[in-house]
Amino acid sequence: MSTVRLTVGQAVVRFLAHQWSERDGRRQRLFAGCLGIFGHGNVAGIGQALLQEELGDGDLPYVLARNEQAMVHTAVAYARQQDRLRTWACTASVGPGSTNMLTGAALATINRLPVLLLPSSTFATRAAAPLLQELEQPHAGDLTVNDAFRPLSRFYDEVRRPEQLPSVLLAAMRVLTDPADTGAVTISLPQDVQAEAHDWPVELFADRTHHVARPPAEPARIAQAAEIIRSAHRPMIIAGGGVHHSGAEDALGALCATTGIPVGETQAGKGSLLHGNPQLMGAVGSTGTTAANALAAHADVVIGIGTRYQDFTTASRTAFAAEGVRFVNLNIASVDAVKHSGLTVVGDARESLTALTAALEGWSVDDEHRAEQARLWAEWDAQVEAAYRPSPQVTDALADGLLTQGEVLGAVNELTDPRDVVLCAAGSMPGDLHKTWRVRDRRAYHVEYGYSCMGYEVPASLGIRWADPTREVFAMVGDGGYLMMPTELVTAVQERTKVVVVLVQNHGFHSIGSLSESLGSQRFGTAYRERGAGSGRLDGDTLPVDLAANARSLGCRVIEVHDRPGLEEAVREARAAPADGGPVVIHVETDPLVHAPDSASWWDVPVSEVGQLESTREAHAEYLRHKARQRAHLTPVDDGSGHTHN
Ligand SMILES: Cc1ncc(C[n+]2csc(CCOP(=O)(O)OP(=O)(O)O)c2C)c(N)n1
Ligand SMILES: [Mg+2]
Repeated sequence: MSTVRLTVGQAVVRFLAHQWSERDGRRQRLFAGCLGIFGHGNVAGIGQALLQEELGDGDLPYVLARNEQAMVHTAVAYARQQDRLRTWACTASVGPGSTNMLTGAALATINRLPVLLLPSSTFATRAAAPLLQELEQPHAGDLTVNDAFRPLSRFYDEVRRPEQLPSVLLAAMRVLTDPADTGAVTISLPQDVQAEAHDWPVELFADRTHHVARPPAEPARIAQAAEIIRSAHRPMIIAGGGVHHSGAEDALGALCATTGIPVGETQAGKGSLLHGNPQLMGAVGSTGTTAANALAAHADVVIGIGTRYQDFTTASRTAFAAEGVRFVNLNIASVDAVKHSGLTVVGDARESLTALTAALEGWSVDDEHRAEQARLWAEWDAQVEAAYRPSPQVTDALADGLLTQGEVLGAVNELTDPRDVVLCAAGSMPGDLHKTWRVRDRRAYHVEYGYSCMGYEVPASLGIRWADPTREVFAMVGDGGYLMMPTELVTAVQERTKVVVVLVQNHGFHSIGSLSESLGSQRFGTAYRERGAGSGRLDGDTLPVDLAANARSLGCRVIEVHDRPGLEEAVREARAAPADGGPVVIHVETDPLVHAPDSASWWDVPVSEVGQLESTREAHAEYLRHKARQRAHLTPVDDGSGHTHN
């Protein structure tokens, strides 16, 4: 057996540079590179190996990030934009460097997006324990802070001896490239083990191609699904992120065109059908459109495609309200397919949709249903138009220099190219985007709403841009989200990565402020105010922060906007900025009290059962009214054959 002598760090890097993914015959490098921040835990192990790689073949480029949480966001956004076929590795030092990645790990796993995390760990030999940054738990000597990755990762292992590495690497690649299993994949590397040499079989470093499968559903399940749908009068499709991951948009469009079944979209599934498609009813659920939610309320068969049925999608299980509603779930992950006691159609979304379209040949919803869809959509679209172009009644009431959030979204939507990607994650904008954004390209909508993580936007914008430099990226960031993680703007400057950040300044939490008010908590602690000299409460003057100056200080080009024409000009100018000129930040102030159109839907957030405040008591009474509508969806599906299924 011929062998090659390398450190564990060198072996990891060489192995990663030889991994490929393949789907539909298209083969590409699985790892675009390695993001990292060095400390004593990885500088001489993985760090030394990355240097050798950069000076040698250069197949695993290194990018220095600013914050470990952020670099995971960058990697995950890249993976989502690449339909989960490519990703990045992330290396971090011992202790805080590694645990900073925990939030990113949770986000990746919840959104089912692949990322390889390489946290470093304290000496396996424990020769000089306890070390700087070592946990030292008295009850468990083998426990390290990296064990905190276990509940957040789809795969976790620690390489304590070099001999363990080959099997760990192969198992990790399997999970990364398995569409039903993917998420954060974590390999903990003790700092001494990274630097330890070993004689590796040369075959470990052969090119390896990981096939990303499209398993078809069982034909009998497709037949049962078709039977159930044929018996429906008011079927409806819920399109989730799986439609995008599988590249099933055309297959979905074909099914809808022939059958006339309307579609409501989740955040991750938005863009499954493009704006203007007659079956597209837009967002469904808590942040849904009146059109999709009206159809959901009376749907007798709900066909979930690639959806996790998260509470925003189901309006906390109040959206699908018809007596006897049945669910048919097309999903590659059985954990999702079983939800709501639906008929489980486990398989690739594109394959299942194609098979289902054939099985439904000759069947369609009736003309009345199609006409109702058209009417409902026209009603909703008029509301979007009004949000995009608020009437003088609304705008005249605004303080000088303030815009509404609706007009900011409208201007960006209308002045960007259909292929430009809009990006968001937390605050009030994800809901507004879900409701009102007109998607004109399947890859052009990127809202992270599995973890809804403040701070995702800026680092994610880099990943999206790197995934496809032919598209402009517009990151919509609230002032709260910006303050949480503006740091990767510096990385964008370093890499000359052009991203456009639209920084929506409303001096606090528009989102949680309204939520607080609706739950009887009177917007407590949601505005960025000084502590009042007299009151001792956070109700003093607006904080004198200047986020435009902040962005400028990080090396960004900044355009400050004070009115609608200024905003329109800024969007044009930002689009026209040089492709390798680094980040552009548009700073715009908005009024946090003007809301997007409402669909009277609900989201279950508990209200204090007792309280001294009248506002709390009123909110609790209202809460109980909504709570009474919540459904369990426990009835097994009956396909008419006398058997019930799940
Ligand atoms: C990391 C993180 N912490 C807290 C929250 C809870 N949260 C959701 S939205 C929000 C406020 C966001 O403020 P901003 O970015 O200014 O957006 P706005 O609500 O003003 O639109 C908070 C605190 C979260 N989603 N993520
Ligand atoms: Mg804000």
